[in-house]
Order: sequence, then structure tokens, then C-alpha cells
Amino acid sequence: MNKKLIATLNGTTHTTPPIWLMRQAGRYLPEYRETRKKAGGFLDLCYNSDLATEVTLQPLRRFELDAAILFADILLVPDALGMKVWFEEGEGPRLDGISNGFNINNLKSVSDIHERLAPIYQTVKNLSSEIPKTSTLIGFAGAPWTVATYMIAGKGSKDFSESKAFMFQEEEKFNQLINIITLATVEYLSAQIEAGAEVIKIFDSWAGVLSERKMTAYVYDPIVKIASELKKRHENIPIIVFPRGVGPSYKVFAKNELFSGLAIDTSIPAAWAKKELQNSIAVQGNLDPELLPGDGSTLKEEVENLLDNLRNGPYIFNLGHGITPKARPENIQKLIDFIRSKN
Ligand code: 1CP
Repeated sequence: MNKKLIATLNGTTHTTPPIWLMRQAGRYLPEYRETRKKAGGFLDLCYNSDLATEVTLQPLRRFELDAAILFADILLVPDALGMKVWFEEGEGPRLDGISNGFNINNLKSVSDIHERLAPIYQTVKNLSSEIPKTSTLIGFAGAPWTVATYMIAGKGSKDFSESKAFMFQEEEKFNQLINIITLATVEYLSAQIEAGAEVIKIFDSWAGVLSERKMTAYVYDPIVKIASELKKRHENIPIIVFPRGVGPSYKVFAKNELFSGLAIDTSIPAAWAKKELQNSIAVQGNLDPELLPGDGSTLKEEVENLLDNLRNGPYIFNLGHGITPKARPENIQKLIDFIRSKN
């Protein structure tokens, strides 16, 4: 099979790297906004297999991308564990929240999550027969720490004060929560692999707000636990990890052979990634997504710097974080054309 992304994750170097973009399905696409309206709310869209299949494929119909990422959200795991999740229009996610009085003893048992998540597995199954033959299907989940921050605060956070207070002051309960999310994530990702996901990506978007010691305990260790259990069950599944914002600790992730790909955030210098990471692992990233809303004139120099540094080793072209709703689709086409012209 001729799948560039998988070959790269297995260590192959391509002069023209495989390309996909975080949040490639989403509000910057008019066809996404249409489908989302049809679905009702955002969660209704995630749980509707036909519509979720459709929005996953939308960016691939416009652009020649090497991967499709399952359309879902990291907050489906708390939802499936019985902590209510909803989206306030224009404000983002809301959850019952531990800091609002939700008792973690009221979470469902991990083996019960599949009932709620069954439509997601159906979406994966649909996609595995519908995506273009050269594209790779990526399944994903949030990492325990990032998911916990939403379950604790009941919303997105700027300073993570509720989550850190819970971590420092109620350590036993915090550990219990991390453990529940870890076990649920293993079951969720394993079911995605069984339904046809070819690569798994674990998003730890808020990894960078912890001290190194806490990062090791609550970011690195739980992700390693998830990855080693997945590898036990599915030996050849490539895993990409995104510990956003951990800076020099990216090196620790690069050296762990459980991971095949390391997604770097925008702050990591490409030359540093080449020197310190790429000898051990395929590197993915890290164009600033804020380059995509403008007139596109400064894209080329940034892309060139990435390619000059990283395309002589296993490299996956991507952004350093998700596409924003203001991104212009024509800039994405320009970006892809430019990368492919540099062979
Ligand atoms: O209004 C809408 O249509 C909802 C916007 C939206 C979308 C398109 C949300 C709400 N989630 C998603 C899809 C999504 N989320 C995907 C699949 C689509 C793709 O990548 O093409 C993925 C992988 C995610 C992952 C996700 N959700 C993360 C980790 C990655 C990251 O961007 O850091 C996080 C932190 C979330 C939580 C979440 N869900 C939605 C929003 C707006 C947020 C962020 C809230 C915050 O800023 O705290």
C-alpha cells in the first residue's frame, strides 16, 4: 500500500512530505458551516455518523491531503463517562465540572463508555471505506491531563487555576480522575483502531502549563500508559503524540519508541527539532496557523524554513496548532501547491 504518512511514521524520508492540517475540518469551510447547521448542535454533529463522515471528507474533496482525521472531539470521553458536555454558542465547551460540585464517584464505569461512543466507531468504519486510497485515516483522543482540565473547570481555561488547585490540594482524587480518563482513553482508541483507524494521535494541548515534575507525572506517564496498552493490543499501530508547549521535554517524548510521530507546536525552532528530535522520531508541524487568515504573502518564507530544516528526515507537514475559523481556504491551496512545487 502506498500511504505516504504511514511510511513517514515508519521512518521514511520523502522530498515532498505528506501533508495534513490540524482542525482541517471546521468553521473556516462554508460547507462545514452548512452541515453543522443541518446537524443542530456541535455534539449532534459528532454523534451523527453520516454527517461526521461528510465533514471529515470535506477538506479532502477540496485539497489533496495525505490524511483524514476523524471528526469528533476530545470532550466526548467525559460525555461518555456521564459528565454532561454542551457547547455555548460563541463561547466554547461547558461541562458539569468538578469545581462546580460534580462528584467523580458519579462517573460511569469505563466499560460503559462504548454505548454512547458507538456512532463514533461507525464514523470510523464509514471513513475507512470512503477515504481516498492514498490518504491515511487518523483516529484521536485527548490526553488525560488536557481532558481533566475541562472536567475540573467545567470549561476552557486561561490560567488553569481550578485544575492546579485540584491537582495540588486533592491529590488522591486527582490521581483517581487521571486514572479513569487513562483507562477510558485506552478503550476508546482501541475501539477506533478496531473500526479502521490506521494511525492514532493523542492531543495534550495544555501539557505546557505544568512544571516538569508534574508534566512527567500527569502528561508523560499517562500517555505512555495509553500507548503501551494500545501497542499490546495492536502491535503495529503508529502513534503521534502532541504534548503542546513542553519545550525541551519534547526530547523525552522523541526517545520513547512507543511513539512514531511527534507533533511540535509553533514555538519549537525547526533547526532544533532537526537536531534534537528528528534522529529518533518523525517530526510533524509546525507552521503558525495565524498565517492562514491573511493575504498569504508571508507563507512562503515560513514554509521554506520548515522544509529546509526538516525534509531531509522523516517529516509530516502540518501546523503548530489548529486552523482557526478565519483561515482562508485559498491560502491552504496556495500552501499545498507551494510545498508540492519544492521537489
Ligand atoms: O462550533 C463548532 O463547529 C465547533 C468547533 C470545534 C471543532 C470543529 C470543536 C469545539 N471541536 C472541533 C473538532 C475537533 N476537535 C477535532 C476534529 C477535527 C479536525 O481536526 O479536523 C479535533 C482533533 C479536536 C480536538 C480538540 N478539541 C482539542 C485538541 C486540539 C487542539 O486544538 O488543541 C481541544 C482542546 C478540544 C476542545 C474544544 N472543542 C471545541 C473547542 C472550541 C475546543 C477548545 C476550547 C478551548 O479553547 O479551551
